Amino acid sequence: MSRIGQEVSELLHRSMDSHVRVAVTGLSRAGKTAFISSLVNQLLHSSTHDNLPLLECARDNRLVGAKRVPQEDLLVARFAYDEAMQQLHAEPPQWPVPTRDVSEIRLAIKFQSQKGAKRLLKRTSTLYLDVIDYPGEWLLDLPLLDMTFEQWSEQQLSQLTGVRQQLAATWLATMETFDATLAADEKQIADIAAQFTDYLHQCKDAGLHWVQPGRFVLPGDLEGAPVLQFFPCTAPEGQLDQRKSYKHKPDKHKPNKHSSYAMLKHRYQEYQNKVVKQFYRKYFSTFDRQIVLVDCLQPLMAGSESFHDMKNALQQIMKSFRYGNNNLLRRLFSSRIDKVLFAATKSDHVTPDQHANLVSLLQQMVHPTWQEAAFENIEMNCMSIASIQATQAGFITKGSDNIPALRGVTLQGEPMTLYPGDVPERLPKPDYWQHNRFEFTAFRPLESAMDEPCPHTRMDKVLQYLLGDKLR
Ligand SMILES: Nc1nc2c(ncn2[C@@H]2O[C@H](COP(=O)(O)OP(=O)(O)OP(=O)(O)O)[C@@H](O)[C@H]2O)c(=O)[nH]1
Ligand SMILES: [Mg+2]
Repeated sequence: MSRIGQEVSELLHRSMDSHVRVAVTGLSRAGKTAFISSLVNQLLHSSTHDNLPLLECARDNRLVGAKRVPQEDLLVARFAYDEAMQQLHAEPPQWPVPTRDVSEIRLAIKFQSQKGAKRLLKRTSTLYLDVIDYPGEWLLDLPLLDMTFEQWSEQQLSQLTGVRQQLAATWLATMETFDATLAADEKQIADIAAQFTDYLHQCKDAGLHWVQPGRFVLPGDLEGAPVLQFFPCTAPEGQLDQRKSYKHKPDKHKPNKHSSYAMLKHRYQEYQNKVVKQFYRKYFSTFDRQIVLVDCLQPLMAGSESFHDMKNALQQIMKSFRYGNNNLLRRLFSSRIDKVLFAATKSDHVTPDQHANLVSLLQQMVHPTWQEAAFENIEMNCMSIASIQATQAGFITKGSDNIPALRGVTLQGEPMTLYPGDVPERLPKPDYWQHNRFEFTAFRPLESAMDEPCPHTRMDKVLQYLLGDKLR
């Protein structure tokens, strides 16, 4: 080929490369890091193994392979894939550690195109895939962007019932003696904020999901910064709606710019603008596809309060994600997500006959969001997956019956065979909690060799849904 011919071909070749950014979304412990580790692992092994039969491009033998390439943003940490693999291949195998900050990974996926000119030129195309990982807690801050300090305080304070009220006892007792109209005392505010933060940690430890502001429990590099030192507080008279009420109030109700209340409100606004908005602007504005990971099983075991708390947290978040033009993300950051997948994670914790129930339970949970997305022409789907399998499914024989069962090794190293229970097909009614309990036992990941892909369930179906059209 002549030099010019070669250059034209190179140019055409480069123009064939495409790019996709996938948002992996999910509450804390939903399985994001395990999912990203498995996704990378499956794709890296795709050139040597037949591990993704449901990915069309792999099934048609058009997938050449994938490799890690340097990410574009050099200011973000690299996703700790090697560390995750070390943990999964340790003896005994361990789960990757919880995420404390943002990280990113980029893969180049090489494939043979089926499309016109690309097919004729018989050159391979490359799809660059970017994925980010972040602590699930930070996701809970998205709805906060749509609330004033007054509204947020009201929402937080109205939730202080049941377990939450007990956990908040120390902080609430201090609030009894706190006068928000007095001149702000930074030390006092820092001390009360520490008690509020302690309450949030306790909520998290008690298995509750609605823990907001998310950075308070996982501050990343903001540890100790005043922007993380505020707490919900009822507006003192005269401060609620300053412009309207000011004229008609006697002087003693005049909003005091130097009061504790003004300081709390200012910090909340700074948190909204400098922390939350920055995070979403930087990461969520450029995504094309989204996968929302939901662990329905752990809350099913933890009981009614935990389950409803998780469902509520998910719905609050999905409200902000609303995929129409008027959604918060699009309004603020012109997000352009065109496909969303909801995945019920850790499906290897239930026997395969329960997978359909797991999907229909998740479908019911996300139904309002799904309806809206469909109206906006955004494709949605629900699946159940196990990013990294920890159990093997089989049967145990009881008399003449074969009962489905799971076998795994607990985190303490004890081999166990069990039937964890039925997954309700619909959102559980109140009496469900009296008669049923789902048994969730945490297992070690299954052992796998370094040169083998991690055992998974339906990761190929996920990849087909998220990337299939980009790999044609
Ligand atoms: N059995 C099974 N357990 C899983 C799977 N994926 C995740 N887990 C379990 O869920 C835990 C949390 O998974 P992570 O991937 O760390 O969750 P995360 O969403 O990244 O959590 P944060 O980083 O805390 O937001 C793991 O430590 C495992 O115990 C899976 O596919 N199968
Ligand atoms: Mg994580």
